[in-house]
Amino acid sequence: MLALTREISDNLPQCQLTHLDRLPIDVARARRQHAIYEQALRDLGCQLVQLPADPACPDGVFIEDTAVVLDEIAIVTRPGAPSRQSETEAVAAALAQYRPVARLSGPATLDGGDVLQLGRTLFVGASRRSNAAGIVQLGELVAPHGYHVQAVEMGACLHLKTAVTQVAPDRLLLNPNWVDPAIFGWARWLAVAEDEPMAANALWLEGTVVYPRAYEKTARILQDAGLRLRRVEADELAKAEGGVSCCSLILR
Ligand code: CIR
Repeated sequence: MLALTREISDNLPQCQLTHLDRLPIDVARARRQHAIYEQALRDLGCQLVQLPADPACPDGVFIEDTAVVLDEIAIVTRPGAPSRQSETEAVAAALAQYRPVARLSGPATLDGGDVLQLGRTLFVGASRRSNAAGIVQLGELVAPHGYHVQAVEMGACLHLKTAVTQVAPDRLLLNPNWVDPAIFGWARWLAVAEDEPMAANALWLEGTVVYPRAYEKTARILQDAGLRLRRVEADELAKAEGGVSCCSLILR
């Protein structure tokens, strides 16, 4: 496995914010937490490819939003926040070493954080970042490789993967107030603790769930279900509305 990450820009405090109030961000602390996250990925079997930060890309560390990586192809997105559209160049160049690269083009917008891959289905959140043209274009690009795209209505959260992520071969972790579990058909699911609405974003890697320290109650729910967790401090990047899945692109 390969994990693409991107270092944190000095301008992270100018990040996009949608649902959170702007709080002071300690960039040095965010970098320390990010380094520990990267080490967790290494420990879980990933070879890291670290892209440098760019001062013009305050949100560049949230690399998940810039591409959808499948075994057969990588689709470079056109992020929904205009300030984030220049993030894709460096990512496209890096991905081209490992996959054929296709690109979304305007008027399409789509953030990778809206795309949940379950087998050959890509569930795509119809969020404020991912528009109908983005969902249609993604579908056209992946169809020749045997993937099907399904749009998902979602509640008032940033991305689909804020509301739901995969945590085991047959198990999702989700916030049922933001997404209807029935949509995902085959999968069993666990609900986040009621007072931890942001706790559904996890990164599942080869049998281990990389999971934020902040969500104690939901962590216990995952452990009681027999899942193995690797806990990481992620609260500084959480002030920029980022979770653990959004800080890497995993190439299997
Ligand atoms: C943004 O609003 O775009 C960033 N501040 C946070 C992006 C988080 N990305 C993700 O959850 N996939």
